[in-house]
Amino acid sequence: MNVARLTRRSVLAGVPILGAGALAVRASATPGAQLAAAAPPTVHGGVGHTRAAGHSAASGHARFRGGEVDHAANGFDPHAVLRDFDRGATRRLPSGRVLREWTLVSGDQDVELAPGVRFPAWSYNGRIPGPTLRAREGERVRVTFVNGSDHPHTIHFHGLHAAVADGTHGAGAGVVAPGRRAVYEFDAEPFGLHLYHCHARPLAEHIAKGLYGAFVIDPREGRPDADELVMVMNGFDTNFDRANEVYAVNSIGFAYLERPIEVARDELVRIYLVNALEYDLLNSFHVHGHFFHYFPTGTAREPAEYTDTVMQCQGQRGIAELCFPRTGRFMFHAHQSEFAELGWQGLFEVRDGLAGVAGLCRV
Ligand SMILES: [Cu+2]
Repeated sequence: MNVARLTRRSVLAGVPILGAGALAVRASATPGAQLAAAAPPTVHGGVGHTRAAGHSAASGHARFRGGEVDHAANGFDPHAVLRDFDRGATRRLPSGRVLREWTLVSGDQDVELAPGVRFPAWSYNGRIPGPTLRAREGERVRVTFVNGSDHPHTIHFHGLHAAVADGTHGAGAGVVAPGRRAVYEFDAEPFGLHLYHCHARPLAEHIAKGLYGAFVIDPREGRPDADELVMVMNGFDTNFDRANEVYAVNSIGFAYLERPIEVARDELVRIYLVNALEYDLLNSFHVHGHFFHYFPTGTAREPAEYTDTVMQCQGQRGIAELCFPRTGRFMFHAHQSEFAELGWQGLFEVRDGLAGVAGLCRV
């Protein structure tokens, strides 16, 4: 195979291989079979490596055909990212209002996206997606950004704020040079699910390299208790041809297929779903055997839709609420089948006897 000419589209044209792989995954739960076939370690042009045979199959590692991803070496585990909300540090201002503060540090970071498929990423706080920042409606928010990368970056927040609080060319602190810092301060509004990302040029590259994260603003009165999951849909252009070779939720292809997401039967599950994908106009989320209530951008108290599939354009996000009345394994995936075959698919494992984290399901 001519590696230099290997692109996602040419890989996907290998229908017999992919077709067999797809069947293998569904029939035998062999996660990553297609990705291993379609995106060998050499796919991204020379910086890949092959993990030594016989590497420990310790729990916490996503195993794929031909190897496994070392989450510890990556510095983050997609299963931890799923339920990790960063509420920062708070103190009372003289006015009595809450000031909520975070520090985000950008860095250059090699990430193993699938066994042997390494990618020279950029990250906030050593993980992709960056920390899920969580504030409450009406609080004052202050984010100190330290650029620890060798490249200029920013943080641009979605939400309502003054021009000076923006992080982009020609506004506010502008682009932050390596070694420099900037402070973004604004009110947390409106409530909903937002995102933040780098806005340096070239924009698509700065986002595609991994500089983004979810930003949750809870309504003043809160939301019903639920088992809350953050799913940032993303992808990676491992051979720099402005098309993605790996697709995922929270960066690691097939991670939730290899190790399903455990949820409790009859408990409310709330998914904060964000589309941070570059180079593809649309992404989508589909769950088997269930419907969910969908709140676009999370800004309304009543759902806009009751469905089993939702699509999001680049930068769109929304909240999905559902419950699982039956135990067993239920797949979820992008309904763009090629995305699913290149990593964006996983399983919910619905169980009895899990420690309750949420109230009884109300949807
Ligand atoms: Cu950047």
